[in-house]
Amino acid sequence: MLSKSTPNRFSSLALLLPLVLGSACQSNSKTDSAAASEASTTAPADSASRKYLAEPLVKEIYTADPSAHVFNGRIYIYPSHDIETGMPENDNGDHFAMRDYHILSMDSIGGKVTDHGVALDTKDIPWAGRQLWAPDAAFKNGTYYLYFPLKDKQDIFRIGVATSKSPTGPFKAEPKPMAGSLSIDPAVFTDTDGKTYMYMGGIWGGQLQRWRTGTYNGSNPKEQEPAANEPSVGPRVARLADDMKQFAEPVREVKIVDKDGKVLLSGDNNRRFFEGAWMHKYNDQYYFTYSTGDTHFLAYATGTSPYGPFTYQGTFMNPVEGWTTHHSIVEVNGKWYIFYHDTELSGKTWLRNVKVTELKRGADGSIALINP
Ligand code: FUB
Repeated sequence: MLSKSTPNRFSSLALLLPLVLGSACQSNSKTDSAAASEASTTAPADSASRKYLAEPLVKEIYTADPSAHVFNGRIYIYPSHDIETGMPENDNGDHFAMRDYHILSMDSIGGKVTDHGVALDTKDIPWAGRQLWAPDAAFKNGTYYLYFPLKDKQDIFRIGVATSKSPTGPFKAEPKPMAGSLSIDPAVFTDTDGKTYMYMGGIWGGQLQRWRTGTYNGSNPKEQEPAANEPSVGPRVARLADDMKQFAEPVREVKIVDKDGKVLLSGDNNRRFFEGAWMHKYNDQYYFTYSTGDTHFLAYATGTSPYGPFTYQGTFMNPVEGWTTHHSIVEVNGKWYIFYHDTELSGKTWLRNVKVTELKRGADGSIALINP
C-alpha cells in the first residue's frame, strides 16, 4: 500500500458518479470511466445530488477493511480499527498504525449496528511489533478464529490467529504467528466440501514482493518488485489444517491470468493483484476478488479450483474516496452484498468508514460494476 495525499486522484470522478449499479465489467480505467459517465446520464435525478453510494455503518469510531460473515443467522463484520497516530504518510503505510480490533454486528442489512468493543489488542499479542491490519474470521466446531496481519518485532508482516467461544471475542492470540505465513490481508474461505483455505498477501507496504525468492528479502517499500514486463507477484494460498491454527500444506502462489492464460504483468496496474483478496463461490465457480492498489479498482477473476488459476474478468467497483479500497462479499438470505470502505467521515486516507451495498450479477455470472 502506498500513501498519497488525500483524497486520491480519482476523487473528483467519484464526486460525479451516480447511485447506479452498471452492468458492464470493464478491463481498464479508460473503459471504466467511460461506463461511469455513460451511467451518470441515465441515473435517477435524485442520485445526482448524492455524493456517496451508502452510509457509514458506524460513525463513533473509524473502521476499514470489513470482512463480513453470517454466523448463526447474524451478520458479523471484522474490520480494521483506524486511529489517528500522527505517523507521516509513506509508501510503507506507516500511517496505518492500528492497535486493536472492534467487531461489529447486525441482525439484518440495514439493521442497527452494534460495536462490541475491543476484541483483541496488540498489547495482548506476545509476538507483536506494530500495525494490526485487515483481519478475517472463521468458525469451526464451536470456536471462532480471528486471523490478523501484524508486523513482528523484526518489522516483518506475519499472520496471527486468535480464538474465542464468541464471534465478538474477546479473542486470545496464539503465542506465535502461523508458521509459513507472510504479508497481509488474510481471507479465509470454507468450500462446500468443508475444506478451509487462507488467501493472503499485498505488495509494496504489505511486503509480498520481498518474498519472491521464498525468503524475506529487502527493506524498501517497492524493492524486489518485478519489472513492468515481468509476471506480477501473485497472492498466496494454503489449506488450513483441521485445528485451523496452521497450514496443512506449503503456501503456494496464486496465478491471475488473462484470457490467453498468461499471468498478468507487473506493469499492468489496472488489472494486477495488489492486496485485499477475497474468495466466494457462486454457481460452482470460484470468484477471486482483490484490489488493484495504486489504480484503486476492485477486480475479479474466476476459476474452477480454490487454488486457481483465476482468469481476469474485469473491474466490479470503481475507486472509492481515499487511497485504499478493500472489500468482502457475503450472501445474506439469498442476496449478495459487498462490504467496503471509503473516507466519507474524515476525508483522510488512514481514517476510513465501512459500508455495505448490494452486489448484482448478470445472468452469465458476471459481477455488475458498482460506482461508489
Ligand atoms: O488497513 C490497512 C491496509 O489498507 C489493508 O491491509 C489493506 O488492504 C488496505 O486496505
